Amino acid sequence: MNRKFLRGLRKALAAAFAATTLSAAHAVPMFESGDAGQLPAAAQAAGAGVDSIVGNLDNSFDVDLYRLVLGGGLFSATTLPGPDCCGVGADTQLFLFNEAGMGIVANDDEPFGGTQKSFIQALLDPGVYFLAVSIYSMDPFSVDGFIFPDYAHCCFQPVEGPVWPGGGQPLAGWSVGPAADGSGTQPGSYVVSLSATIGPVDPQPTPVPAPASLVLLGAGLLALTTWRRSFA
Ligand SMILES: [Ca+2]
Ligand SMILES: [Ca+2]
Ligand SMILES: [Ca+2]
Repeated sequence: MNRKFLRGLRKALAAAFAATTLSAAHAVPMFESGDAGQLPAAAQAAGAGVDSIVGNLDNSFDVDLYRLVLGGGLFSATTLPGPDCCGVGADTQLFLFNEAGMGIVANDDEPFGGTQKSFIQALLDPGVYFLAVSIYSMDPFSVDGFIFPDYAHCCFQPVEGPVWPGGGQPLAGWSVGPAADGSGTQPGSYVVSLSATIGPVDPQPTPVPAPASLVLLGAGLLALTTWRRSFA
């Protein structure tokens, strides 16, 4: 190995270490605050760097919507049982919508993952998205009907697109899906693991000084100038 090669290797290792440290430092869980809403206007926003969401499906009708700002590329989300008793968490479903509320992908039970593991994946443009965690079998509908295919309880279901009649219109509400077999629901906690680093949250608007403040500021500057002149 020559010196140039060793220098290059050292640089590459240092860069890889820095990147690992940086991403580890930015790994941030988000916790549902109270109960997240079911529609975009009542969604809870995930901030920059959030890579997992911890929440709770409180009852047989709970749906929790989260607003994500994504940098684009391949995005995936997976639910796992939350940290409540005995590792038994909620029977989750996952749904992804764009900023306008149009359905993108959905899954109830990931193949071989059981009822508590939902998995979605999609190639996305940068932008704002809404991720919904719902209890089985609360499904999204639009003015034209249910947006995604529905299944009876348990297991081995694919990631679905918005191919049911309601898929051509934005999210309007949630209801028990037509294929629900009455096998009951399973409330509880969940953790959603996110594959993509979430981009910066929307910048806070810069406060604009009120006219009165501007007048005071102007008076202050004038006084300062006068004071300086008196010492010139
Ligand atoms: Ca909730
Ligand atoms: Ca909710
Ligand atoms: Ca499920």
